[in-house]
Amino acid sequence: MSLLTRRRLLRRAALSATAAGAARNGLAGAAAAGTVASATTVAGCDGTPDPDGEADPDGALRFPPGFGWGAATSAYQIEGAAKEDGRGESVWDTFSHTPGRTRNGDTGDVAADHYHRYPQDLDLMRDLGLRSYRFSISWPRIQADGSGRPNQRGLDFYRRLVDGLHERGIAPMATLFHWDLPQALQDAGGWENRDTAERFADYADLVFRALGDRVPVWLTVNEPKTVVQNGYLGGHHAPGRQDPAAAYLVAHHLQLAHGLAVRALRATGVEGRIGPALNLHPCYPADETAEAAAATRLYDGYENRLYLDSIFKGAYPADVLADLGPESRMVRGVRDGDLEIISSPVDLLAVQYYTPIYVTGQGDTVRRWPTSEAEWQQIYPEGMYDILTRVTRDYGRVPITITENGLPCPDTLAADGTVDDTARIDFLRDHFAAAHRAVRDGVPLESYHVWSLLDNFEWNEGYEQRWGLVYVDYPTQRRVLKRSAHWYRDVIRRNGL
Ligand code: IFM
Repeated sequence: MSLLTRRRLLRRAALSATAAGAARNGLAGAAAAGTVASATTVAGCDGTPDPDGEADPDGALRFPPGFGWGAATSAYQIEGAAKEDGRGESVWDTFSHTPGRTRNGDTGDVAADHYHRYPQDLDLMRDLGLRSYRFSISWPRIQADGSGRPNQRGLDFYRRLVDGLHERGIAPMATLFHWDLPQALQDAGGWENRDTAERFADYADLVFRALGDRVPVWLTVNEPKTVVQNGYLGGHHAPGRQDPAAAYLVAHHLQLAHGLAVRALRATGVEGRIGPALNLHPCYPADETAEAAAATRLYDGYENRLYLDSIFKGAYPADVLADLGPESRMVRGVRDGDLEIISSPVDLLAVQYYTPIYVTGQGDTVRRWPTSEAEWQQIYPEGMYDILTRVTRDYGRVPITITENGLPCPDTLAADGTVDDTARIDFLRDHFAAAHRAVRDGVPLESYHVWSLLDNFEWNEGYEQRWGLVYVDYPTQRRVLKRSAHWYRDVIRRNGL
């Protein structure tokens, strides 16, 4: 494994360690130190300009008619009810119950209690005017041990949820896997075991047959890169490993799982669109040197092309494969026909954008923009434009949905019952505007889901980071619309800014 790869891995591990001690006082960071540089963009998409994306004569930024304004959540982060109605254990139950793994020892046992309070949450979505709701299905609720007959009570919960969405005029968008792997499958090797991808396809098939008549859009694997980097390199996510050799074999099996699920949907004959949910990071050289340019190119391979190329081009990027080496577990784990499966045609691409990455000639990363409470996040709206235009330019005009974008803020509930999260409004406004410019420049963007609908369990950060449009007072489970939620309702009503 090359020097660059080793540096990356060490950097990741260091980042995860510092994340545990990150400042929690709002925005802080590099811009204050005067290090803001103009980014070298990779933008420049040659799509057809979309007249619907133009600014109105009054200067307002209107999105295309019927644009899918939405919000997103995931099962383990909000549902709670960890032991109810036949749900089995997931890797996140195990991880969060292991002392020292999460901030304050927080777990998802109760979370936002959405499993019980979903009718109220559906009403909140309706009141916000959401047109689309992206949620995830908990695999261990459907198959407690990750295989075999489905648990009807688990399926019934999601049927009630999607029925409730339709009753309120909100389109469901379901993610099949948002990291809560059944623990029984982890015990059998987890994503290092190729068989887990086959089990995933079986599970997907069950879900398609049970809910396919009510769910128009499916997403396969949420952020495979995060499982690879946080779960198998940094080790600060479940299953808590620090094993570079295993990490990229896991990446391959997650990609394979994606492709098998796409094929499973087609095989059922169920109508519905399907695609991957990828967190993409625009990568920029930290300086003008040739070394930085080369290091950035490889970094981009690991961050973006590994996932995009395999799905949209049917090949892993040659530079990444060369960097991993022919004897790596990943390269040896790719079998004939795997790339054909992974590149099975999809209907849409779900993009999750939070932060850019700046890379030095030595393969280290540096900060250029203010960070948020999430230490890994630099606030750079232009990165949204760059990544959207780049995928359209490099991978064709596949319809795009933004399935996550958001900001954690130090939100507090004031005595008058309000939550003033102005920083979140500023963040969203700037990112919406960047997305609007991308639409104007030809990106076929059809919807935008803010992360997140509700404050929730932010993985190893527990409940301290609040990402929601809606404040959750955990002791009482009371919901309070933050100022950003009121603002977002107006954005939706006006279909723009
Ligand atoms: O909370 C997570 C989510 O589960 C996946 N994408 C990033 C979010 C914020 O960290």
